[in-house]
Amino acid sequence: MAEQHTEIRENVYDWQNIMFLYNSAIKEVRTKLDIMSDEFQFIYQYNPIEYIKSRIKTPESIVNKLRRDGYETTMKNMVEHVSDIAGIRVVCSFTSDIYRLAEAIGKQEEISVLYIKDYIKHPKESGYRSYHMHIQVPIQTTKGIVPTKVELQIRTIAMDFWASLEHKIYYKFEGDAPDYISEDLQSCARIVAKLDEKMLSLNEAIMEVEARKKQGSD
Ligand code: 0O2
Repeated sequence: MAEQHTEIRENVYDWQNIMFLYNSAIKEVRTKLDIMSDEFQFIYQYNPIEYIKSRIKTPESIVNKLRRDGYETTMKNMVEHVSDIAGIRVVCSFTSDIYRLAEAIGKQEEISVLYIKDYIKHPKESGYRSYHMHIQVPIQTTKGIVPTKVELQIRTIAMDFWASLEHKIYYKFEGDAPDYISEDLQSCARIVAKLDEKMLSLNEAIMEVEARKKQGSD
């Protein structure tokens, strides 16, 4: 019995220790993104980032993912196989901003890009569009440096709008929505993609007009 208690205390300690690392990784990456955003504003008088959200995955969601992927629910498996325990969502104005920002993130010395999932060029069957970067950042602790994983989801306001509502709707059906709902959601995703395209071309047209005006006044 005493042994069991010790094991539980150690597990609680391990859990808190792991969560401390993921929380620190979120702080590190958010700071880097804030600095990048300030630099964009300073150099180009334009900030591609509209807003940033972050979260730590719930224990329930971690367990579900491990089970879905056929792993035992151990902390070792969680650290090795769940790459989105620390998640940051960066919402940009235009699709072109996403790639611009992703390039800038990829160039950061302390960030290692593990892999990328481009659901903008290759949308999911559900209609989901977003750019996912799985990265690793070094967390300096008193015991040494611990490389820690973070999932970055970079999307436009329109992509975020669709994904947030679709997540809520699907949650209600626990992933088992009737076909007509899934089809309607896919059709909404196509409308959202068209809207993104239209807003991007409008922005490009406005920038061209501004550049011509500037040339005229020089
Ligand atoms: P939550 O609540 O955000 O934590 P991976 O190991 O992460 O590379 P996985 O799990 O197949 O492999 O990742 P995938 O499919 O790239 O999805 C990761 C996350 O993207 C999801 O996390 C969602 O946040 C988001 N996502 C993916 N597909 C969809 C979709 O069809 N609709 C919406 N709304 N979001 C999606 P979780 O763990 O599912 O959820």
